[in-house]
Amino acid sequence: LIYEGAAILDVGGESTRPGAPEVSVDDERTRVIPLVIELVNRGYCVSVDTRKPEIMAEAITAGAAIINDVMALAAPGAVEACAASNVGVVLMHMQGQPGTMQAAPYYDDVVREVGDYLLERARVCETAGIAPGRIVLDPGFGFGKTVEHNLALTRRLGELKSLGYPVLAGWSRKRTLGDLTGRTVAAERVSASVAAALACVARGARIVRVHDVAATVDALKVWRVMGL
Ligand code: 8Y4
Repeated sequence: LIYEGAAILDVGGESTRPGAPEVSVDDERTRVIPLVIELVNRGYCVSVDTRKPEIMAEAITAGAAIINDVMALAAPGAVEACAASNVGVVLMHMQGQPGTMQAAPYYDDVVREVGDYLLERARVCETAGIAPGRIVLDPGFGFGKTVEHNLALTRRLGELKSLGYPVLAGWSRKRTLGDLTGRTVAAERVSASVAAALACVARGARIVRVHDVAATVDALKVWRVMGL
């Protein structure tokens, strides 16, 4: 990922896929912390994808620069673990729980509801002492959302940007891209993922979370000089 041009490496030890087994603190620590130490030692900017305050604290001690939490630091102690350091925090929206979030996602106005939730989480973080400049918001594509919800959030990403925090977009290889293209194999969704990343950057996304770094970096280089 680094050789392909990634600015940040996101390291995670617990899947959010429906049906994935829960991972204990001990197992998650064993999976994540030694890798964080090694990558930080090599000078890379490391983000740690975790929902557990214990792992957040240990990742921060190991030198992680960012905590990426699909629960927006909602676990008891998570905000405090991050506030006690200088890490950046990615606050992601999810409706429901990983196991059941795709059963029947429903919103009256998905963009307003996701925005309200993320602003509320950002306020909680700031009240606990996390400076606003450390906070990134993320609509959480695919996390308790239908194809139409994901598309509305993308088309109206400017409304999330206007909340005043940098926005992160994670469309890479996700199921909705399979639904839109007919590609059932995730690794065959590279072009769709690149197009989605550009659509988000065009609307102001500051960070894109991707698997196919080289393809995305090339597309961004060309798109940036050609404008829109
Ligand atoms: C194939 C490969 C199909 C991967 C689906 C997936 C986000 C995230 C994930 C996101 C932030 C995933 C940890 C889901 N997605 N963190 N994490 N934003 N901040 N699925 O969108 O990659 S995991």
